[in-house]
Order: sequence, then structure tokens, then C-alpha cells
Amino acid sequence: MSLLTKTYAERASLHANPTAKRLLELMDRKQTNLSVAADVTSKAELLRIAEALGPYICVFKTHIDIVDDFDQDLVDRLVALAKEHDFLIFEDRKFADIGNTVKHQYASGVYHIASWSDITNAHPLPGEGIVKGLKEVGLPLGRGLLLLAEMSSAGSLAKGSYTAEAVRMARRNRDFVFGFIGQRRLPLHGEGDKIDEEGDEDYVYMTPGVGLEAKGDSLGQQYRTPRQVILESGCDVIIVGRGIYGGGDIAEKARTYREAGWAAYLERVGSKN
Ligand code: S5P
Repeated sequence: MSLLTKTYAERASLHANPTAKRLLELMDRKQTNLSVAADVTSKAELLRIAEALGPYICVFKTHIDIVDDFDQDLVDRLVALAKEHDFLIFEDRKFADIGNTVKHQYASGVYHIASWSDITNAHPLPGEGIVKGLKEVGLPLGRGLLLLAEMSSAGSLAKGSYTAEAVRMARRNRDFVFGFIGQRRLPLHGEGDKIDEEGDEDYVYMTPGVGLEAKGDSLGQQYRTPRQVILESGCDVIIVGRGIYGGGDIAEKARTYREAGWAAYLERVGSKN
């Protein structure tokens, strides 16, 4: 059976990484493939969004370094909200340095990302050492990594052979890398790659650049609809930022995106849920 028509729950057992399993199981249980990108600069606002949207999301995505009044209490409260509302935390750190440096950036410094963030992500740009360095820190904690195989912004250089190499890097590190940030489900079999006869080598695709109203912004962001992302491009999680927190009733907006994302998923799997 094609991975595209498997349910999230069916795909959970295909993953060795504990964060991947938890994510797919919770998406199924909560019936949501919505992740909110809370790009706000105050602790109170970040917590307000997490509290209000917790019931509707599978993943709460942060850029913790933009919060002016960051402190350990913010992290403690986010983790408590994640438990209460059953969602995972994804610090969108986009690591991009050599293995030895990212190891410290992930474990130490002001933010101690690995201690509270279930998921983080990295650019494959520096080569496989970046994955190995992050893995040394993250794997013992049961964390999972996404590689940025493509980006949503206009003129992105992450395409062609760069994207294909990102897939190969993930395939060699499946214990830790459980998926991609990308715009579409990617072919696994570049030339010379081992063919996966079982057809059960699964990756989770989390996709930003999602909006029901705007088509983009003035800085190169490009939006597609939940249906385009989940049904037409075969991705798994829609990441929505300003489309939700950019004005109006954020809970109402989150419900709208959640419904659109889930309807597209049900259509894809043939309404087995
Ligand atoms: O290619 C990408 C990758 C990411 S992680 N394009 C993106 O926009 N993102 C992130 O998704 C970006 O950092 C931001 O946090 C979010 C999109 O926010 P929005 O307000 O445009 O929906």
C-alpha cells in the first residue's frame, strides 16, 4: 500500500524514532495535522497563543531567540502546556554549522534547546557532520530532527541535487532524522540509491508557506492552501503562522485551518478514520 494512503497511525509503527512515533500517534488521536508557527516576540504572547491553540494543534513551533523576555519559566510553562494539551514542541532553530558547533548550540547556551524541544531542524548545507553532531545530543534524549530539503521562499537555493542529497543524508540517519521541511513528498530513489522493496521507509513532511487568504508577503514568502500541501503534494503537517495569529480570533482561525488540513488528509487516505 502506498504511504500516501496509509493513516498517520499506521505509519507510526514504521518509525524507530520515538518522537516520530509520538507525533504520528498524537495526530491520529487528536485528529489534527496543524502546527502553529508562533513568531511573536514576547513571552506573554507566546504563552497566550500556546494556551489558546493547544487543543487544535499537533505541534507548537517556536523561534525562541526572538522572544525579548525569554527565561527558563517560559520553557517550563510551554512544556506544561504541551503536556496538558497533548502537543509537541518544535524549536525551528535551522542549525547550519559544523557538527562540533551545532552540538553546543543545541545543548547549551542561553536556550538549552535539546532539554525542552521535541523536534528541531537543520540545513544539510554543511554536510553530514551536522546531523552526527546533533544526534550525539538529541538521540539519547529521544529527540527527532527534520532536514530542510526545500524552502517556501522565492528564489530558494534548496532544490535539485541539493534536495536529493538531503534525502540521502536522512536515509543514512533514520534513527534520528524522521522527516523533512519541504514543499512536497520527495522521491527516495535517486540514481544509485538502494531500492526500498518494502515501500515502508517513511518520512514525515512538515510544510510551511500555508495560507488560506494571502498569497505571500513582501519578503518572499509564498503561500499554498492546506489542500494543495496535504492532498496534491503529499505532505503531512501544515505549518501556519500569520494566517492564524495575524489578526482576528486566533482560535477560530486555527479551527478553520485544522478542518481544512484534516479534510485534505481524509480525502488522501480515503476516509479510513
Ligand atoms: O521554508 C521554510 C521553512 C520554515 S521552517 N519557510 C518558512 O516560512 N519556515 C517557517 O515557517 C518560518 O520561519 C516561519 O516561522 C513559518 C512561516 O510563517 P508564516 O507567518 O509565513 O506562516
